[in-house]
Amino acid sequence: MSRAGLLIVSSFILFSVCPGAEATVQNLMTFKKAYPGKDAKAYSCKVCHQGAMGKADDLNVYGLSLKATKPGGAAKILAEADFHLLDQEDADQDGAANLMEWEQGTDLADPASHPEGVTPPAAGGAAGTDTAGTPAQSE
Ligand SMILES: [Ca+2]
Repeated sequence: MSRAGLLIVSSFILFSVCPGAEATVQNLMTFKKAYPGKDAKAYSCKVCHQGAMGKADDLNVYGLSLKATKPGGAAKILAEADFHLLDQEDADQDGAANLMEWEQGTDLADPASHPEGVTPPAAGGAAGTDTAGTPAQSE
């Protein structure tokens, strides 16, 4: 391959990888603004992605639920409010809301990781029998 050809190919690879990576970095910064006050290592690509390198096609269940709120690729640029839309959702179905998991430092995308005292719904059981999921609050 000629040098010019090599340059074109490598430029193409660079440009096809970087836009996604930039979006991930920007989303991570927005996430940090939306949920400040944690240890620096809590803010990694792994909040929304399975790997430490935030690639578009390796979203974890929390990342996927974020993406589902923004059809048509709009999830590449998320606002703080977009994250908060899912505060009371339970992406990994372990019985703890996303915000609760974030505050307690457990994994939003791993049903095996949840705050103490939370009882995950029976695996494989019928969904929709959620009687114990709500904390007792009389208001
Ligand atoms: Ca979890």
